[in-house]
Amino acid sequence: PKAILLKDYVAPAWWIDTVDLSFDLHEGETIVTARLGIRRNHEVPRGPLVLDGQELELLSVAVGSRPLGPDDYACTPDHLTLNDLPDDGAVVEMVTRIHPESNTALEGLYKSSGNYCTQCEAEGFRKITYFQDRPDVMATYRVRVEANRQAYPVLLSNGNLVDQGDAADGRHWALWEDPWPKPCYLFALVAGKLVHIEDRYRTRSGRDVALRIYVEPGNEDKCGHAMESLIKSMRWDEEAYGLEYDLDIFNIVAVGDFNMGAMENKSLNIFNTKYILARPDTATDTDFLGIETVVAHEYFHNWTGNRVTCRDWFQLSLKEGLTVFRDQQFSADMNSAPVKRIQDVTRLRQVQFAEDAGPTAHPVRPESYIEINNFYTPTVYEKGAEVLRMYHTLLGAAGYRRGIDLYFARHDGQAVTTDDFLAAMRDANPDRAVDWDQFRRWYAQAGTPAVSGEGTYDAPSRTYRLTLRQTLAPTPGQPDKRPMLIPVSMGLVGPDGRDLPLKLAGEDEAVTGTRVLALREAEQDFTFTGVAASPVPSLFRGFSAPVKLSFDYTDADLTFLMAHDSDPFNRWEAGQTLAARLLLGLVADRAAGHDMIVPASFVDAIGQTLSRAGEDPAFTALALTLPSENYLGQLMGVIDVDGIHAARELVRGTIGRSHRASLLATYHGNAGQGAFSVSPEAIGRRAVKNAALAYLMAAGDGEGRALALAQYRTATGMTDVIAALALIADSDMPERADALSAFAAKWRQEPLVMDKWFMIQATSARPETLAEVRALLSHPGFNIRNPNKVYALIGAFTGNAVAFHAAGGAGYEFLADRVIELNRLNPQVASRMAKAFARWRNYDAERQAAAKVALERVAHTPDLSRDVYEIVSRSLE
Ligand code: B3K
Ligand code: ZN
Repeated sequence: PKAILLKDYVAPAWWIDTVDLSFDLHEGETIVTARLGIRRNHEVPRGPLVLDGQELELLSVAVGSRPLGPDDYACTPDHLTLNDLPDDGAVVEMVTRIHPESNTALEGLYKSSGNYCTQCEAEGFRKITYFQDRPDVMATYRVRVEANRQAYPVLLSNGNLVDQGDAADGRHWALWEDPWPKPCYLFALVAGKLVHIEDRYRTRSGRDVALRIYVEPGNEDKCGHAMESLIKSMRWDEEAYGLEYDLDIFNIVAVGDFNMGAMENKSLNIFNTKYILARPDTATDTDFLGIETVVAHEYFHNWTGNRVTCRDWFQLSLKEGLTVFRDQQFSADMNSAPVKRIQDVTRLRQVQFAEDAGPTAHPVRPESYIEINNFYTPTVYEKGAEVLRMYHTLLGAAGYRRGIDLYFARHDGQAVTTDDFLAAMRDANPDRAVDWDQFRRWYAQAGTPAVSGEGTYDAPSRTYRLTLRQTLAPTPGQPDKRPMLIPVSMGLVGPDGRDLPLKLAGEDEAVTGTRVLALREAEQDFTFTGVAASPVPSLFRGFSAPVKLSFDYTDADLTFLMAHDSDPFNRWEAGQTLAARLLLGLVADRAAGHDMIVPASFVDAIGQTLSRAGEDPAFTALALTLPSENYLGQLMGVIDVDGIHAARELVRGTIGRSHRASLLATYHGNAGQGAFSVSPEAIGRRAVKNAALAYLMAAGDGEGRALALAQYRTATGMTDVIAALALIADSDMPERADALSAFAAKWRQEPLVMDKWFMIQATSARPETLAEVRALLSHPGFNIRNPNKVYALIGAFTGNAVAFHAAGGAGYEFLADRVIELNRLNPQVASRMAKAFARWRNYDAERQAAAKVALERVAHTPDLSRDVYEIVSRSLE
């Protein structure tokens, strides 16, 4: 397979302005007729019209009214090339045959539970008809869908329904027109037996929009939260960004078989059921919050992605980084901003920092790819969102908004680049002294910058000198790096716990509270004057840049920040830094053959946190959570899988035993809060209650077990049921087997609930886990063709540090088998699973040897997809 390079971009030789599609859906085959209105692009040299196509059976081609013979065009497995087209434009008509029933890759037109649906991003449209399948070709679409009326009563596509009627043989048809030019990756079609719920939204300028959510019959009562989330998103985008919806209809369809979370097709979003369906008894708080975020994310794409789209796929973060940042802002506004920030940063560190540190590291704007579907990554999405947040931090809210407004004023209706975005931000803020060329490196350089530093206070001159250094390690293909422009949002905390006024040498006025420093050099000093007493610096408040900080804090400094920092994120961060330091110390003790002894000071600090649980339960739940095993592993040169697990379990048990009384008080004080609600307060109480339960369980005696069992048996909301069941499933309680089978018996008809059941078994640290996961592959509720099932069982297992990386390599062997099996069925899902191997070189020699054998076995699989090939070959490089 051959790499595609950013530097090779050239505009297409032909534009396609109008697309007229007709779908004739029959059992066993679908006939697609496409009429493309083409026009020469006079800005590039004359060339043939080269259309992409895959797995298509070409039945006929015509130009205007003239049918073409086989000598008039060239057809290969990937392309259809037409020469000698008239300079002043033409209509090209093609008829093709496709087979959605046998499409297991879930890309292009396929079937899910008997219903037809599509997924075209990034390059699925070429599996539907021949087309220039690239996002800079934007056209208006007219789509006719015809199918059997009884089997497929609902026929949907993008835009407005303009006509419908009956056809012969019990068939019917619908005609849809989308007035907004769009790239083909935003095309969508749905035909099926679906029911819907409906609501309305009136936009700020008075447009009445019909909102519909389509689901399979029986799920109507699980759509309310998604609909509310949609309405909140529409209002929020008007208020926060001045952006209004632009059609009279907005449809969402939820399908059970979907590779990703959802897809922002113009006015016809298609969702994984996971991000639509929720009822208090079937969905957890995490599910409810995920739905709110993803519904908003897809809706926000209507402007950031659809109205202004990407010139080419290297620009993916133009729409994804920006839209993730927008959904993060939205969720922060709807819930607790600090809690949301802590969750987002935890995820960023867990998955994106890991990606940046491994063989698949790539810049936010990659420069080459073999398979673009491999680049829907935490780097493009989550690190991309951090880049947007840094614009916001450097320019302030008003300056950021000026940049956004200019971006839309310049580029509405266009396919553009991240450079165009940066130019709009720059040009809208001419008075800001930002070195934009240096800032641009956030798009170009891969890897997570490491920032270190120290501070010295000079009492006689009342000055505090802060020294910061940055380094960026080499990543594949990028041996040499240059310093980044790093916004350091910071404050100096005085001995009384309050922020000191901040005045840099040479400045006239002091700033109170927080200010933003620009770290631009490899090493830079910041001298603060008029500092009344020796401060503790609070750095990267709100996590103002995606970097790894190591500052020479004492344990006492960290405990002080935990208690006093005015920035809630950094209060949490100080606790995490302290916990990580302590845990890694224990791991080292164990490796050296010493006893692991948990310092009383740390246990006390946790006790302090617990005593403030009433003030902010949601925050307390996060502050009580120790860094994950996977994150701790990232902090070690060679990951000590068993040592990390042993140390973390020891600390958890110690906390559980030492604070039994306050844990019980926290548990009971936050249980049974009246009518169910997903308000941030109610979610916070459940979170802290279940965090307390987990510690009581870790204490290892009967009390926690009895509580968990009682909660499992009596709780009505899924958050509490699954929290208790997960603890039971991770234990050797005699009730374990019965509890698990009762749950499966109750929920076997609810695939999304069964996903949770698979997941809690796959994430247990018990030594039997791999054997149980193997056995679950043949459970009637499991199906390897369904991506959610794969993610719940196999994906969750690969995130289980002790089980997946168990000595001996059985976990690696298991994963290799599954990747090989999935490679034939669904390359995108196979490749996502294969990414779990990526950091294999960070383990000890024995584990490395086993992982390498497994990776090489995958690499030698016949008919390896481009998706898996790219990941595996980079991992082995
Ligand atoms: N844009 C889609 C992702 C498409 C994935 C293609 N492999 C979802 C989203 O980011 O909103
Ligand atoms: Zn997106």
